Amino acid sequence: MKIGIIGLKQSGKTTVFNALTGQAAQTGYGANKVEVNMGTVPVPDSRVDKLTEMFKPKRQVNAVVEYMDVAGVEGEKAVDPAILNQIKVTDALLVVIRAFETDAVAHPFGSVDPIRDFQSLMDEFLLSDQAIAETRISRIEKMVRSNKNAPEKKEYDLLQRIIAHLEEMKPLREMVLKDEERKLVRGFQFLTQKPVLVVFNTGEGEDSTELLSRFQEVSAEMENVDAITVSGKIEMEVSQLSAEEQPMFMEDLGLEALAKDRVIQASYSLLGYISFFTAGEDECRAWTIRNGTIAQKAAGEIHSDIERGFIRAELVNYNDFIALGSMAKCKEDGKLRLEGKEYKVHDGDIINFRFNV
Ligand SMILES: Nc1nc2c(ncn2[C@@H]2O[C@H](COP(=O)(O)OP(=O)(O)OP(=O)(O)O)[C@@H](O)[C@H]2O)c(=O)[nH]1
Ligand SMILES: [Mg+2]
Repeated sequence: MKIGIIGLKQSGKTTVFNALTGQAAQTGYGANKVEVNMGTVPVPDSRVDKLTEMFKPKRQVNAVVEYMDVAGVEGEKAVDPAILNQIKVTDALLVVIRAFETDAVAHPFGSVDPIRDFQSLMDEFLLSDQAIAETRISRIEKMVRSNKNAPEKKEYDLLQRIIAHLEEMKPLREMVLKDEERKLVRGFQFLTQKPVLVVFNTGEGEDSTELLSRFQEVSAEMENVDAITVSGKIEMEVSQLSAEEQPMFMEDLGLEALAKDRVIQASYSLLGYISFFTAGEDECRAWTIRNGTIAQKAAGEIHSDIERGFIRAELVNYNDFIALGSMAKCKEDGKLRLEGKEYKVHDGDIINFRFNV
């Protein structure tokens, strides 16, 4: 899973990035104006730990989240194409919004108002998508006008619908597209098509109940948008401590869970992601897929050959496996099942794919 960290200048994006990755990338005005900060974090999953304990494989491989921290956006105009280009490979946007008060850091709009900033960023993303769609339309317009059978006709009509939708100030997350249509426009990587996890970057010990309830009000009708609060600066400090020191500081600060873990959890649920496992003598490994993915597609996560040559999936669910204690016992009890390509993989399935290439 790839997550792009985006937001207004000086909202604390790099601070949050550091908190999430444990890195010490430079913060402060324009510190990452050109280059992108990148970090990969293993997804904590006690089930993989447990499988490793039981299978004793040579290695354990957790799923990973990749974070990408780009430069700040201006606000009130389309997002800089350089930033769009960097962020387009991501599955979701983590939108960092300043909620901390301090005179030491300037706000691009002159005052701290998280809800205003959220709305302004959402508008900015709409403008960006409009600009992308319009540029493409003007490029193919002539061809489509002069030739009724032009191969670009379908794309052209769809882009017209997309523009009409965006002009109503509605994000593309809320536009129903057929699979075929989705494919047609996938290359554009429209910003408003990506799920949004808002991170309100609050100061230390600030009560954010009211902020979150105001957010619920303004986002009630929005699809695939969620928010959490994170005390960026503090979380960054905790992330620089050793694993032994962290629990003590968390207790002192009254943190039940680290932002690092909360963000991953919120992202999985926002994106509707689940995990399946492969387990054997060589490795125990977690894989991330969208809920509802069929077995053959899930196999493709591991290797395209396995997807292409898919024969069947032999599987047992993690909970059954743990309850019974061994594969042999699962087989005896009929918990080890054979499933075909159309089987919808469940969270926690331990799968052995049979394939032929
Ligand atoms: N008081 C306080 N200051 C913070 C907090 N988070 C970030 N800052 C400060 O705000 C300034 C900007 O932080 P960055 O993390 O660099 O912000 P950014 O969004 O990456 O900035 P650009 O990349 O320039 O857009 C730094 O001086 C941080 O120390 C916070 O939670 N509380
Ligand atoms: Mg930064």
